[in-house]
Amino acid sequence: MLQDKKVLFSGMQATGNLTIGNYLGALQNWVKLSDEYECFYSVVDLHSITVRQDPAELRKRARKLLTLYIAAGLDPDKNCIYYQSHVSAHAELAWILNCFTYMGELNRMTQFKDKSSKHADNINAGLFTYPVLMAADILLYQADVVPVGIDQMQHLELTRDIAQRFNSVYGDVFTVPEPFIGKVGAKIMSLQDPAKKMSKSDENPNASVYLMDDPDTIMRKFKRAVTDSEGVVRYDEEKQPGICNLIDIYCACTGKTKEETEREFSGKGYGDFKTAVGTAVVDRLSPLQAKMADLEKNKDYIDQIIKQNAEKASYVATKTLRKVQKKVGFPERVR
Ligand code: ATP
Ligand code: LTN
Repeated sequence: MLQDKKVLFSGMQATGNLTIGNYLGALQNWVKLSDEYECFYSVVDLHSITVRQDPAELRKRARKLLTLYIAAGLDPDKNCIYYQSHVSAHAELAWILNCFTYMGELNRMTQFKDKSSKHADNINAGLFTYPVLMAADILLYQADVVPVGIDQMQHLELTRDIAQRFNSVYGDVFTVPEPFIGKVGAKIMSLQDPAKKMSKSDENPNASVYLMDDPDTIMRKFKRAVTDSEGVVRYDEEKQPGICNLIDIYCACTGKTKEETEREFSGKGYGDFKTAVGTAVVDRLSPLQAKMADLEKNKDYIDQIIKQNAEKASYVATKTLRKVQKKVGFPERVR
């Protein structure tokens, strides 16, 4: 490794426009942790094709996502930001790990069940083995920590099981990673149905706030957010799930605690509170949007990052892959 720092790995799919759920649950924590760790942030395009994609659209989105990582505050000179498809070791290790993963384990994955019911006409083998590719992503870089939202916890546990299983046969080959789930924002819910996770693939555009939404759209979506008839800004998960979600969003954007928020809005109505949440989100997103617009003009700069970082990622990943290939008994390469 390049330094003595511990290693961090995470990734996102370029399957849609990012929401504030992706930002507050994952991307924001990536930025916070990026000084402390040696970081690898991937645009996981191999994962994206488990659901049918339009090729031109996928390519465009993947580039936008990679640019967004930088716009959100990840320094591409210090953090390795790259496309998963540019590093062939991901697919190669995934194959090997497939042979160390049980059907029964994959059958239990809730994301597979969700996605197969949403895409009943295309329940492909890639969708089923998706978590194995994710394990390969993480284990290739010997990651110590993986910052994700709560919904990815089950995949992280499987990754740990696969790593431990492999290590118990072949010795200490893989670092067993720990998940990092932020204290606030780990599960942002839909603004239209607080029982459902906010998701970039939700069909109702009012359910999600997208990172590139303009201020008016953001304010409008918060004004329309589903709440309740209690009329008090209070963190009561049973009776007021919609308000809890808005409090979570407000805290994640402002750094305030739930108690501070309850005090700040005591005696005030939902209208005032929704305006304050909308404003907090607009303030949080506007520097990111401005930086994004700047970066998108600078094609050569982004191209150069893509090239350099793919080389760096390949170097690290190939080192682990060669070790694994040797352990499982593949013949040595003749130089
Ligand atoms: P899709 O709806 O297309 O399945 P998604 O919005 O769930 O996508 P992913 O690309 O699967 O997004 O997730 C990227 C990261 O964002 C992961 O770390 C995930 O845990 C996190 N994340 C996604 N949605 C939320 C959410 N609503 N709240 C907090 N974190 C989230
Ligand atoms: N499955 C993840 C995306 C992902 C990922 C990873 C996250 C693919 N590989 C490795 C962390 C580490 C999701 O968010 N849907």
